[in-house]
Amino acid sequence: MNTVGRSIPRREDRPLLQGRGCYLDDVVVAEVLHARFVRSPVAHGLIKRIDVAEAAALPGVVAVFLAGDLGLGPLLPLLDNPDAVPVPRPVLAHEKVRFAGEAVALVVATDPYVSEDAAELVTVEIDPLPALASTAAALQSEAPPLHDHPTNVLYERRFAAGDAEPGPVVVQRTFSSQRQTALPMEPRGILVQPADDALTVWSSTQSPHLLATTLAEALGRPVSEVHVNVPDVGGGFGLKAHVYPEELAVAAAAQALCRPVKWVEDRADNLASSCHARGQTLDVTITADEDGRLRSIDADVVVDMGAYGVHAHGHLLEAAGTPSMLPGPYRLPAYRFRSRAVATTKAPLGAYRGVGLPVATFVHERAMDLIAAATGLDRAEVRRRNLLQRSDLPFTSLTGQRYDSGDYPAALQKALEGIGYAGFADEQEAALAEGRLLGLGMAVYVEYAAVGSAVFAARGMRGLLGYDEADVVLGSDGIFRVWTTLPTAGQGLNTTFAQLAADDLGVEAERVEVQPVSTAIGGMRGNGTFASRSAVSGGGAIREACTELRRRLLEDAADELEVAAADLELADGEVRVKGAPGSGISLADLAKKAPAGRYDVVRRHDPSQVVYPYGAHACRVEVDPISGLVKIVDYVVVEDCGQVINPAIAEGQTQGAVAQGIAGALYEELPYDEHGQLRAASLMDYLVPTAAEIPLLRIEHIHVPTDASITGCKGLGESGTLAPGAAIANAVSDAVGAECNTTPIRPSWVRAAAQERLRRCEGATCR
Ligand code: SMO
Repeated sequence: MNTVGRSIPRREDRPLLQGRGCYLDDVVVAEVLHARFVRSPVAHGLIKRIDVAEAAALPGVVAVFLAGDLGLGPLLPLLDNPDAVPVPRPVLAHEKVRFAGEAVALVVATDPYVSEDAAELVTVEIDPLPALASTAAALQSEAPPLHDHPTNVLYERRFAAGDAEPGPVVVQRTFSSQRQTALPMEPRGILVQPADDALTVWSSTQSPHLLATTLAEALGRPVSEVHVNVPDVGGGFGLKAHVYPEELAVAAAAQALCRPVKWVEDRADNLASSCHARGQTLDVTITADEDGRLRSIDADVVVDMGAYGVHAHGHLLEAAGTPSMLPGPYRLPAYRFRSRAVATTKAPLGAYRGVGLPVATFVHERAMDLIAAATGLDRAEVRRRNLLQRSDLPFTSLTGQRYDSGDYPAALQKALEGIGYAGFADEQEAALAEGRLLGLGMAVYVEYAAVGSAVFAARGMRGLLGYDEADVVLGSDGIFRVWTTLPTAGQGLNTTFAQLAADDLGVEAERVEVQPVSTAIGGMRGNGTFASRSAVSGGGAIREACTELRRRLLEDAADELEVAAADLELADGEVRVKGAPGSGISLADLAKKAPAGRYDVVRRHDPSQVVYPYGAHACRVEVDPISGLVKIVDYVVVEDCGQVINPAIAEGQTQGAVAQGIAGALYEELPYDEHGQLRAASLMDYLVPTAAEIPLLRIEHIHVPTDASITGCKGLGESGTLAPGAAIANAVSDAVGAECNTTPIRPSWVRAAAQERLRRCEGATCR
């Protein structure tokens, strides 16, 4: 009977494959108007004048709004962190612009093409100020402060724990990670239909309740009057966890005009003005004993946070996240760091799959290889000597992370076996003798996931609820309907939630329907879908609601049938004596007889512990010394996400996450020039890998039971992004015999290093 653990087909797929999906832009509302934002062409400057006359005169234009016309204050950060300087973000820039792409005006027209033409007719005169196009520029003493704060350092935390002396083996390096973006296939969008009694909103969002409360507050309406509905969502990956100024502006415009207004951004807007991620430079000193055991890490972390924080997460996501997990799955006696978030004239840094942890993994896994090189030890052996053992867990790291359970050495061992590490050195040598450069890389990671309200509170992120809710209702048709606060963005939650509910209720999955998320339903409130939380937090709420609903059904059927509840079961649409089909009362009849609300159970789940998924990746690469191309020849993933709900969906999640990790290792980058202009402003320049660049992955799950979540799930969505950067950089370093401490790994660098490698080994002795 159990459906959890089975690859039942995704319910989402059939309508989507048949073109029956309904994304935001497919939502039909009569008389809808179309919004287009005018954006700053320069990175930094004082606004002298904005002339909208020509745009306003274009036939079809209904209104052009500037900052003062909307009656909206700035988005205020919901951040109470003693190390952070909170900065407001204007909905439309006035006085000053702080990045190229910041919205300065909003055009509303009867036709989307007219709105776009009109936006081009708005003239914005700006007195330029120096761009802060890098953290180095923003940190200079003469750099102009971007905000009303004397420096551009808007978060600074110093930390020291442990008392070990530095070891004799010293590895001191600079590591860096480029800016990337989540790039959901469907960009951001919102549709707002105003009415006297309520504002009806459709948004492509991961956080509908946050959007509802933010809109309600900005517009001065009770939150009960703001109904946010989430249609099909074409990917979020963190980018849609935030509430954006554009959403407030569109809602205010709709309210002012008493007309429905829709905004769907294009790819240029998405790349330049949604949010970016990663963007870090780290100066790190790692020390170890001669036998490779870690003694200390000292890290100076600088995060290029862009011009503002994102709402409601703020500007600490990377700067707080990366150093907290830099010790990784290893036993570390002493750790110090300083971490700073530095304001620059770039798009704000926000959430993107893994948030901060891919960079942490990159550093600790490069460090393991560098310690191996410095000590002459085998790199797998260095890891084994430092990894926390299964019996060490639960283990609280120096940064206070309580790794709940797992078997890190087993994950590494499986990955090494899968990739054929044992025989690789000989293969590599033989290939080199033929002028071919092969490399093998490995990376072990541990990740926090599905954090609850206590963690958000400890970080000072008071806009994030940390809990989620589920409402499970038995209808008079005998079907269970599940409403949650967690929209699905493509990851198949309608299927996996149905599986969880079916097992908790003790019914077939076909008897459970998962409904679209809307904040209008039953006063529900919840965090939304991010931080790999759905199976833990949503799953927990579903478990608690279903358990109570099942208890009520058994209790009522026991009364009806005059049988002890313990002797009853739910099966084939009835509650019956165990093993006696047809002996019971149908679910439909129970529902019809019950007083209103009896079979409508809402439960809230707030994860009380953080869960720690982990795993190991290993890959083989071949490097082309002529082109600098890195070909991933083989890739093995071993991971423990706790209970696997649907293996096919888990595999799909991992494939997507690894693809995004590979993109970060080799392809995607959002560079800005010295004037603060984004140089990858379209998909011509932002190199999203296609299927051709992604190898076939071999994915294996391991499972060490955890009691840290009530479903036994640990979260899965993000983990696959953590290790590819490290595993591929290690493999490329291995292939070319040079240190690759920066991503993306550019062909020009690979080519030079590869040719140098081949020069060094011309003649007979290559190793
Ligand atoms: S970056 Mo994810 O949606 O937490």
